[in-house]
Amino acid sequence: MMTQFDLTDDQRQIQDMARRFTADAITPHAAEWDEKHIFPRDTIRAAAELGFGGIYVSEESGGIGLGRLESALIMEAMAYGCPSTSAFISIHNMAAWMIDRFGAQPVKDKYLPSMVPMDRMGSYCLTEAGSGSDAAALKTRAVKDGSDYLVTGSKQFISGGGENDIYVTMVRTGEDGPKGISCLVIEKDMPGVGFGAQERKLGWHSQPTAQVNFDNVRVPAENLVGAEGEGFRIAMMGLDGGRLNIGACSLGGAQRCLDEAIAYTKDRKQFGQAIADFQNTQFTLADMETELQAARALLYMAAVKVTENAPDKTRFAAMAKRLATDAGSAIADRALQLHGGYGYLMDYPVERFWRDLRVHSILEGTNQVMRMIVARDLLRQ
Ligand code: FAD
Ligand code: 2MC
Repeated sequence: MMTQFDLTDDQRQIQDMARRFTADAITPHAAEWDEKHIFPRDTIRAAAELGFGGIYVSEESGGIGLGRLESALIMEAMAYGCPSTSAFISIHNMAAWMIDRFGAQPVKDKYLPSMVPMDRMGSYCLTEAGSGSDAAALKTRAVKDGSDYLVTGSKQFISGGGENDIYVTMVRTGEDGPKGISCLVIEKDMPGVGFGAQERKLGWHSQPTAQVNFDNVRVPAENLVGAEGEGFRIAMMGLDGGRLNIGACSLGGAQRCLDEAIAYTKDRKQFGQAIADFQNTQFTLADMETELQAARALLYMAAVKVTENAPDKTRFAAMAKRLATDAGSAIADRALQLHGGYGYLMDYPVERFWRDLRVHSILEGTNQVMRMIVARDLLRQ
């Protein structure tokens, strides 16, 4: 458990490094990436040079072997510039960690040396058209054929779809339900892999999203991560960390919106005074700060629990994701309101954060699913 209510010197150094990188390489460009739908591959590779392509991948596998709190600090810092790009890097980290944590040596050797520097970027493929929240109902099938699997099916809404090289994919190798699911690494260039058109989205414009289709794709059995039937548990354990990172992306985005709102309301005058002088503005800012700090405290605590493999880690990750993403969107919305009509224009950054943060309450498990996870755990006790 966290023994103090502050970060260590090492954690502060990591946070400072991520903040400097964000200020130099992300913040100045994020509005253009959003407007022109630019996928900033070179900036993402530059982040990997700092170790951010394998934050919690072990040092033996080439990662920087940090904990989940450090990962959250990095994601939060980068989201201050661009939540969409930060979240993209988070998903890659989740995929790389699953290979490192559960893969046998040959599959690690095959993929991690190129994934950690993000020469090859990774996607996480769970969702299908007919199975979103009910992820264990997935139908993409992998049938054993000699020393290979033949994979047929389709994954929906895949972040990095069409651009990334590596697809960590949950497939059905056995019975219906969670116990019949396995995890396979599939490469973009394997014959039979295809992609749908890029989705047109409200936000997250700096990263691609597309359907990934598998038409009788031959995948070597050595690409199995974990044993047959372990795929659902592996996918869920990946998401324990992913949900923390998505929550952290909301915290970083919300902090930026709060800072923008403070600066704007001190500057903007109406009725002969700065709008920051109205008590309504002050109370709104006070609530934004309070909710942000509360969400951050819970998220950092949940991150320590996931690092330490605490028995209640999944519940805490779900609570933290739910609170941070809901609070993040509410803070962005109030920041937009405090900007008046200007908040609605692309001339100011707040509308971009409002759009980017909105999807965090939906993906990596909707906030209704988060409540389901929390309530089930409470009622089980
Ligand atoms: P549904 O499951 O159909 O849910 C619709 C509504 O019903 C929601 O409000 C939901 O909360 C509610 N609901 C469903 N079941 C219950 C219940 N039991 N109780 C109460 N309410 C319920 N997936 C991946 O695998 N990899 C990715 O990289 C990825 N990236 C994404 C990127 C974007 C931009 C988006 C939008 C989605 C992405 N997803 C990805 C998919 C995402 O995880 C799903 O959209 C999400 O899990 C919800 O599934 P669904 O869209 O099918 O909604
Ligand atoms: N860690 C380890 N094991 C877990 C686990 C976790 N976090 N969560 C579940 N399991 C195990 C669980 O213990 C059970 O095993 P056993 O029977 O041996 O005890 C097994 O997995 C099945 O679990 P459930 O019985 O809870 O399964 P159920 O079908 O009821 O669904 C639910 C659980 C709803 C929580 C899961 O389907 C879910 O998380 N749905 C949301 C899907 C989601 O988050 N999608 C995100 C896609 S990725 C994305 O959006 C990106 C942007 C990348």
